[in-house]
Amino acid sequence: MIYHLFYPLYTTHIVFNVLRYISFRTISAILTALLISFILGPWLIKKLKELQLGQRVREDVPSRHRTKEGTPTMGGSLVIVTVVGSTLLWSNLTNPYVWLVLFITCAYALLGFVDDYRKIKRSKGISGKTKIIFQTIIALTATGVLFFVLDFTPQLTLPFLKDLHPELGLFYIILIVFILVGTSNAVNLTDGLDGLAIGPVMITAGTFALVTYVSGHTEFAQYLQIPYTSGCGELSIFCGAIVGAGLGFLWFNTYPAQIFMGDVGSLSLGGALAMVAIIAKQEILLAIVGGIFVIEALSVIIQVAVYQTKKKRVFKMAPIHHHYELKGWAEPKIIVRFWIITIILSLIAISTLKLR
Ligand code: 57M
Repeated sequence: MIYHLFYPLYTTHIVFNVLRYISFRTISAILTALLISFILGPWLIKKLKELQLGQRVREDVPSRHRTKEGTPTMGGSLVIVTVVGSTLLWSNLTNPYVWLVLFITCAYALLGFVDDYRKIKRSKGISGKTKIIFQTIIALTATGVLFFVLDFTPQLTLPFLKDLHPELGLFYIILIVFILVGTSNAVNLTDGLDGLAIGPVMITAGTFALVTYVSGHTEFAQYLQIPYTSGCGELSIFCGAIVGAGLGFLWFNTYPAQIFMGDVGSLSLGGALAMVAIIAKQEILLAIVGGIFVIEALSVIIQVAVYQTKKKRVFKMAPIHHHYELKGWAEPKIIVRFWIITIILSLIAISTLKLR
């Protein structure tokens, strides 16, 4: 909105010309989101406590989690309001990709919100099967818009291989739906220690702020020999908003957490990152930067598969962060080490843009 209201004034005063630049609006989106989070955070924590929207902690948790009982949850609603607000303020709203990422974010947030609310009020959330069905319907809707409205090409980009862009046809649609649903659930599985999910989410969003910027810039895209997607650069602002909102949320979610994000945050942030990567045609890059999400999800798949076939556990408990807890690692140690791994993965992912 700021872009639309003030950019046209550049003819009267040159200062408004700065709004033309995606880099300026991305930094503004980060700072705006951070500010909104700082202002609304304490109010939300107080409100959630008054409404008794506190976390119920399961019986089978590693024992230190018992002290977390009653911590207000659904803090993700703050993250989402902040991301959406900041994006609406600083983006070019005639760009269809901006609306597509906002759609996925809000639709998954709504699903997560209903799940959180039912967990607290009726002690049982939406069943896993129903959740997957709704996630798939939302993902199919977004995929339909991509292909039938925005004329998306079903080509995959492979790191290191600049000349190979396999045309996957119908399989690409299935792949996109899988990436949307999978990333959303993987972030949800990761969200089991204070700050464990939001750290990698911010690092991934920061990486994709850069990736979408270069993918939407003809000269940079050509120089790096990555797919050019016209208008994709505007998603840099959305990614910036996630970084700012994430930092603001981490202020309250850092160990020992005053608030959890809930499914409203984890499902929607996972979906948002996946949608950005899909539009930028950098799905594999997402798997690299978001390696922690992949590892967390794989640890559950391996644990369940091996237990069902051999009645043995590979990990002391899955997802893998519980394994390290039970090995005796202090909670902050697991969290910060998982952040460090994500920073390394981000650097590797960025370097694949050049190594082609
Ligand atoms: C989300 N949610 C946390 C909070 C957060 C299939 C199975 C592997 C599923 C998995 C599962 O349910 N995962 C979903 C995990 C929960 O946090 C809430 O949930 C939101 C995210 N959806 O925002 O609202 C608890 O996590 C802790 N927490 C923090 N700090 C945070 O910032 O400490 C969360 C955020 C909170 C709090 O204690 O209460 C959760 O873990 O429930 N299930 C599991 O993860 C379970 N694993 C399991 O059963 N493993 C088996 C098999 C099935 C693989 C095995 O290893 O044999 C574990 N979950 C828990 N305890 N809580 C088991 C032990």
